[in-house]
Formats: sequence, C-alpha cells, structure tokens
Amino acid sequence: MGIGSYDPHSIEPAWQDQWNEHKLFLAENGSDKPKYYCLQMFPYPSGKIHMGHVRVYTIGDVVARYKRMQGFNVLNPMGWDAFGLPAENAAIKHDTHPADWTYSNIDDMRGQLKRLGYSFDWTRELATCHPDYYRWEQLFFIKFMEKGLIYRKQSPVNWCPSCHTVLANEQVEDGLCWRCDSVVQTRDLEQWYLRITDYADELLEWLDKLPGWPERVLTMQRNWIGKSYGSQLTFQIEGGESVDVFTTRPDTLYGATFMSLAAEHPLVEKLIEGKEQADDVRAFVDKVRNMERMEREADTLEKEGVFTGAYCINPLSGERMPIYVANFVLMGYGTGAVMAVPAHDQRDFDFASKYGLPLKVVIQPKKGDKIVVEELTEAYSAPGVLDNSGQFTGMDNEEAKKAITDYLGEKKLGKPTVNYRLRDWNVSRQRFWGAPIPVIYCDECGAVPVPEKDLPVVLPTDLKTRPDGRSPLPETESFVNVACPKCGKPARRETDTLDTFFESSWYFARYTDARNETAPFDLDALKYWCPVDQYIGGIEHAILHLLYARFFVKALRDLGYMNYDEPFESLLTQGMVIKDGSKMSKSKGNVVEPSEMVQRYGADTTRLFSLFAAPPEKDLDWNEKGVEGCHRFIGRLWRLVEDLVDVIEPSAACAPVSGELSAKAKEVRCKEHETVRKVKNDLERNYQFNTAIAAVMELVNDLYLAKDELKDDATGRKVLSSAVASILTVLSPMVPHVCEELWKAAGYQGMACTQPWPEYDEKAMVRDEVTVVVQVNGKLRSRLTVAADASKDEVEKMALSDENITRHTEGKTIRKVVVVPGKLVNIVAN
Ligand code: ANZ
Ligand code: ZN
Repeated sequence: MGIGSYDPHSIEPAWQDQWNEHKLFLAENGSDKPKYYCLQMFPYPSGKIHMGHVRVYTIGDVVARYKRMQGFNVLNPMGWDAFGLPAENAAIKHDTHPADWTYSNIDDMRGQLKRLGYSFDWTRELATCHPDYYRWEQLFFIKFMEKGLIYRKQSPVNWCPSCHTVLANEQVEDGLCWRCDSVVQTRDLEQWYLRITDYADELLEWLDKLPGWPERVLTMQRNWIGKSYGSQLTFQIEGGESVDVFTTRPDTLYGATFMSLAAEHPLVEKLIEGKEQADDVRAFVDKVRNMERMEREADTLEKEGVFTGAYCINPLSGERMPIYVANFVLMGYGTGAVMAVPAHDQRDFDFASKYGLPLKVVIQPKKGDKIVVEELTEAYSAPGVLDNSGQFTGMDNEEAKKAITDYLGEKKLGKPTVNYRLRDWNVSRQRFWGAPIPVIYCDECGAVPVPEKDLPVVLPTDLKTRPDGRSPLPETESFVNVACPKCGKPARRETDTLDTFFESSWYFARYTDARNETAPFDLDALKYWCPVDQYIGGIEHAILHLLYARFFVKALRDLGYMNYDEPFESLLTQGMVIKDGSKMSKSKGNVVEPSEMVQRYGADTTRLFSLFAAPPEKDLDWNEKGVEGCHRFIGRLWRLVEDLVDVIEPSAACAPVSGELSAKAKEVRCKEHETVRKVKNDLERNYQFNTAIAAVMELVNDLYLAKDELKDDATGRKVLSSAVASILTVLSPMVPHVCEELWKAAGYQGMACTQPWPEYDEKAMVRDEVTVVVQVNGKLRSRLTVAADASKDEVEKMALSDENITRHTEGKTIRKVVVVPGKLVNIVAN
C-alpha cells in the first residue's frame, strides 16, 4: 500500500490549517507549565519577505517548537516595525498614503510567513504604525518628559540630505546614513533628546551579567558606551580666562607643551579677539566646521591646526603653552580641549612635527635605554617611570596619575573624572510617517506635553506626501493649530515624529498583552513572560536597537511601568545569506526569492536548507545544489516511511523494546538513541541545527540498509517503529509539515509537533561490538570488529594476525604497537 507521492503543496497548507484549528501555538498568559519567550526581531513591512527573514524566522520557529515539545508554555509572537521612510518614498511614487502601502504589504507578508508554517501566535500581532500601539509610547514620552529624561537642545546634529532628516549617532555608520548610505552632514538644529547617558553606567555594568549574549556584541556595546577614566585639569590662560581639559594621562602633564582646542570651542572667539591671527583662525574654524563628519573623524585625517596667538600656563612646569585650534579635536568629547603631549601621544606628535612645536620626554621605559627627544621617531605611549617631572620624577606612571591629580585637586585645579563616548539619543525626526511627538508649543508656556487624556495624537490619515520628499505635517494647519493645554491660547503642535527605534524599544513588552486597551501592558503579564528567553536577529543591531531596548527597560522600570532589568536573556545573531560571494541584495542582482523557493520545493525544503547549510551564527552561502540535496533527503524520508507503513507498530513509538534483539536490531536501536542524544546536545549547544540534521540523515541511511532484515521479526519491527517515530519527532521542529504527514500515515497517535521531546536511553546505547581501525606506519590498513570489552592484548593479537596487516608487515620488524581501546591500533614496523 502506498501513501502517494510527496507533494508539499497539498500537505503543507493542510497541516497549517490543522495546527490553526487546534490553536496549538497560542500562548497562555499564566499556566502551570514553565514559560519560554522566544522572539525574533520583527520585520519592516517592505512588501516581500527575503531569505534573511526566512533564515531568522526558521531558526526562531525551531526553537519555539522544540521548547513546546519540551513542555514549555511558549510565546512566539510576530508583528511589524511599520513606521519608516520606505513607506513614504513608495507613497510619493504611487501618490498614495504611506498607511495604504504599509498595511497592504503587511497583508502580503503575513501570508508569506504563514505559508512557511511558522508557529507564531498571530492573536498578538501588532503594527507599530497603529494608534493603538504608538499611543503608549506617546504616553512614555510625556512621562519621560515629566521625569526630565527627555529634553530639547539646539546643537550640531547629523543630517541626512537624502532622507531629509536628522539621525542619531548610532544611525551613522562610518559617516554614512545607516539607511541610504548618503554622506551625513552636520546641521545646527533644535531637537529632542533622551537622556540615555544617565544610564551609561548601568548599561555598561549589566553587560557583565549577560552570559547568553555573544562576546562580540558585548564588546561592541562596551566600546560604544566607551567609559574612560581620567582627570579634568584646569589651565590658566594669560590674560584671565581658564580652560579645562580631559586627559587619560595626567601623569604626562610635565610633558604638555601646547594646547589644542576644537573648532567649536566657545573660547576660540574670545582668545582671538583683536589679535592679528583672528582672520586666519576664523577661516580655519569655518573650514573644519564644514568638513564632512566622516572625513573629520577618520583615522587618516591629516592633522592640521592654527595658532590663536594666546598662551596658557602649564600648572606644574609653569611653562608657557601656545594654544592652537586643531581639526582632530572634537567638541563632543571630554571638554573639547586637549593638553598636547607630543612625546607620548601620537596625534600630538604628528601635529608638533608639522608645526615645529617642542617635545619633552617625561616617561622613561622601566627597562632598557633612556629615550632622548632627538631620537624619537614616534610617540612613546607605553607605561614607565616619570622623568623631568619635578617632585614626581622617579614615580611609576600609574601611581603618578593619581598623585598628580590629587596634587592639583588641592589647588582646585584638577579632579578625577569619567568620560563616556555615549551621547544622548536624538529621537526627533523631520519625517511624516512616524509617531507624532506629543508636544504643543505655546508662546507663553513653552513646550507643553499633550495631556494624557488627549492621547493619542493621531497622525492624519488623509494627507498626501509631498513630491519633494519633505514632511507635509508642518503645512497642515488642521494638525498644527491647537489651543495650548495650559493657557488655552493659540499654540502650535510639534511636527517632528519619533525615531522608529522608539517603537522597537518596547514592542517585546507589548506582545505580552497586545490587546490591552487601557494600558501599554499589564504588569502581571510582563512579569510572567519577561525577560525574553531567546532573542534572535541580525548583528547589524548590535548597538542600535539592542542598546535602545536595554535603555528603555531600565528607564520604564524606574517609571514603574516595568519590573525587570534587561530585555533579552540570551541573544543569537544569525549570519547573512550570501550568494556568489556577496550579501543578497537587489543592487547585486543575486536575490533568491523565498516565494519562488516555496513554489518550487515547498516550505519544508526551504526551511531545511536554511538550517542545514550553515550553523546559525555563520554566513549562509546559497547554492542550488544544496537546496536540491535537502529536497532529495525529504523524498528519501518519505519513501522510507512509505516502505514501512505496513510494518510499523504505532504503539512502539519512542518506547522501550523488550525481548531478545538481533545484532542488527541492536545496532539500529543504538544508533537511534545516539541520534536522539546528538540532536538534543546540538540544539542545546548554541542551536547547531546543521550537525543535528546530519546525524538524522545518517540514521535514515542506516534504516535503509537495515530495514529489510528487521522487518522479518517481531522485535525488529518494534525497533524500526521506534526509530521512525524518533526521526519524525526530532525533525518535526525543522520540517514540520512532512513529519506531520508521515506521522499520520504511519498511524502514530496524535500529532508529531505535540509529542514530548524523545528521551534517550543510555542502556540502549551500549554496543556489544566496536570497529577498530588498524594503521601500519600511520597508514590505514584494516578495520577490525571486536567485542566492546576486549582487552588491549586481545585487540593487539587480532590486529597482528589480520591478513591485511600481515601483508604490510611481512619481512619487517614490529617496533611498537599502540592500542587505543575502542578506536585504533597503531603499528610501527620497518
Ligand atoms: C594628554 C595625553 C597624553 C592624552 C598622552 C593621551 C595620551 P580616550 O581614551 O578615548 O578617552 N582627548 C580628550 N578630549 C579629546 C577631544 N575632544 N578630541 C580629541 N581628543 C581628545 O582618549 C582620551 C585622550 O584623548 C585624552 O588624554 C586626550 O589626550 C585626548 F600621552 O591627554 B590625552
Ligand atoms: Zn539617509
């Protein structure tokens, strides 16, 4: 009797309907089972899912299904990161509203994800562009405002000319816009900032308590926060003023021979007033300020500067130090002023060499020859002992850092400080398709938050985008003109919208209680589900989204909305999908469409390939042969079960087998349990799906070889029945549809995906016989089958009398025999 041929297009939708009808993937808020929250980064609804999506959602789906089979109450939700620029651009092109484009894309993509058989709880679906979602972050915004966590400031910001909007520092990558790769410019604008720097220390400290995160991501976050211990020192300027510097090397103070200021430093104008250098300095300042940010921050920047005509005094040596404006000093770091120590800092060395400024060696190596200024070819930046440093001469330089800072501290000229690279998060965007910032400007009352009862501030749904790409909001009188909530006088609504990263900073919390209409989420629901146990997404968010989300959880915790510290317990960053050596992208023309794959091979093959072709954290190299191989394997599995349906005893599924087993049956039984163990170990060890799948493939092969012999006796049939059931259960999270179909065809009880995860039995894995390889002079010459408990002597004797071996040792003297029990015999003969 046959079970028909393998047709993914008929069985896949049918099983998806079945799972749906049985509500198998609905997560319950509260249950006796332990909870497991599996989350994958939600997609931007661009219209089509791509292979990167397939990869991450397949990985997530296997985790979710595996955990369900292990008895967890699993939350595996899906939603849409739905605000953002592409919708606006598409709307401009098609002369529609971004909402139409977005919602229709969401419908398409939901269908595509469903076709792949992912086990999402669709009842919790959310779209961040919906007022039911963003109203809550407008509430967070005004609460942040009340707490002083949000403020408005005029300052130089990153401006993307093609996106017509400002960008956060995290959204500028090597000087380019993260979204469109345009060169980012600097503009002076008044913007809203979130005080993420208030949490710099906590964000840093918690990185040590996230063992489930990849080291690489932890390091990137540490570097981004960039905590740096140093001192702030004060230098008197001749003529009255003073200037503070931030230095990590106060021990080198005696060697400071000049001072470098940032072009934007507020003292510059005062210092040059009435001086002959004034015009040159102003010209230089203009030039530097107009430089592209990328150019200015590049390591390769040619160091340049100009003398201001002013001097300050070295507080220890008493020497006069000329004050320069230098292009490599940034206003946004430390104090925007640097004490230049050319003998011990390479940038200062380059600068001093160029302008003929004096060098003074104040640190000497602990061992070896003394350094002399005349012979220096580069700065000496290693540790050492102080030299030429008055009372501090001879002191270890690490000790001197504290000693010099303390000494100046007594004169109120220095103090230890900590500096961070992290800047506050600019959250306002000059875009239309985003959540309106809930603020009203009144001439009398200033920036007034929209009262809670008036939320949400709904983004108008009847506006047209502008052909020039600018937001239509500022000109929309009906949106802009409102009464001031405080004094009632005519006022104007804020027309900037929120950075879309605002939405993705808390969506994981909304999923726990996605239909709540009176609160962002219920605290009990949050307490039950959070933190996310396993988060999966791309490495490109190593800083951006992952840093913002961590900050939100802490800030909302301090506002009483949340009750835990870190959003994501474990993080898996999957590699890219590449083809012909580069990342799949439209511009490279190397895109493989998931929908075409599904049409050709079905969802199971598509899923299997994306799991099998590479371990999850590595890049996955697309190749058609690999896909075909996966498809063939599924066909092979199908035919194996087809061949066995008549002999399978459903009650023997994953059960102990009693009675005497033949040697072959024992071997298969052993292999079955070894495979179950290996799959579990591979999944537990960083989700190594590829090796787990390879192990199952081997077992399928073994069954092909053994089945005809085993079919013939009762215990043999039980062994076969158990092995097939084990294969279908462990593969079910990966290729769920075909496993379900074969499970049913074989007559096993229930559904494959609701089976408990199979246990392995150590006793079943004890082998009677093992294969030992025999080498002569390092070359493999024979294989022996020996009893598993054979002694070393017995194995040695067998090896030496083996025909294949005697042929290679004939006429030679055996010099040495090494026996590794259960594995190998090595014979040295010459
Ligand atoms: C004197 C000195 C001597 C320095 C020496 C270094 C070595 P990190 O470690 O990144 O915190 N610096 C301070 N503010 C700066 C700014 N706004 N733009 C450019 N450079 C700035 O770097 C701190 C060091 O970078 C500071 O310590 C300062 O130079 C420089 F042998 O002071 B140092
Ligand atoms: Zn841009």
